[in-house]
Amino acid sequence: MAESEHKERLPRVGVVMGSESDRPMMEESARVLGEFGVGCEVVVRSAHRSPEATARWAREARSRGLRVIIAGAGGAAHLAGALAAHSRLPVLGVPLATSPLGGFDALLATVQMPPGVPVGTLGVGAWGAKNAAHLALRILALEDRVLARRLEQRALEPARRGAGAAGARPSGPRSGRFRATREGAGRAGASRGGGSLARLRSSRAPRRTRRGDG
Ligand code: RP5
Repeated sequence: MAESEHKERLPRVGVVMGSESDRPMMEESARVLGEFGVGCEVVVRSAHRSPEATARWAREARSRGLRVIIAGAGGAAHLAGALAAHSRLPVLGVPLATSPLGGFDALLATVQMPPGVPVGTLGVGAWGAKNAAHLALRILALEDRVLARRLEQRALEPARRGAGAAGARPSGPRSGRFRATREGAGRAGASRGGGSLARLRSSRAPRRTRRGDG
């Protein structure tokens, strides 16, 4: 634990957003990072409204100990690209659905970067904000065995829960009903399919007969 505990004293991820209004969405990134004990620096910087401060923040990010940048913005979302232009840290972009175009504008602005200035673009909105954090954790885990183990344990949790639940299911009435429903649906489907096929055959057969007759 010492290795990771030491690293966790300093934020390793920068979570940047274009406006204070993006905060509720981008807090999803901070929350996921916090679940894994990874510190983050959360700031508001705008590619359009405070370009100089944005560039300075990006240039100094690495020397402050940051290793990954997550940038969320909506509309003409140039924030992630601007940060990638001023820092060699990996930048993960989260397009936000804040304009009347519903995030499609931000998605295109974030994802379509020219070669050599990459922004790893995630999905729009909360899913993107959460996955940006998960991706940042995977990047950090390349150099952090403790974090890598935590990610591995977390990845196995649904399977363990599933195995436990599956172990309980066979004797439970719900699983019986579920099985019966599925099987019933399968039979119904087969019966419908068989019926259609039979109807098709029977509708063809007379024609063949008629042709034969003719
Ligand atoms: C973008 O414009 C921000 O990232 C935000 O999503 C959007 C609206 O910003 P505000 O007008 O609410 O400050 O730059």
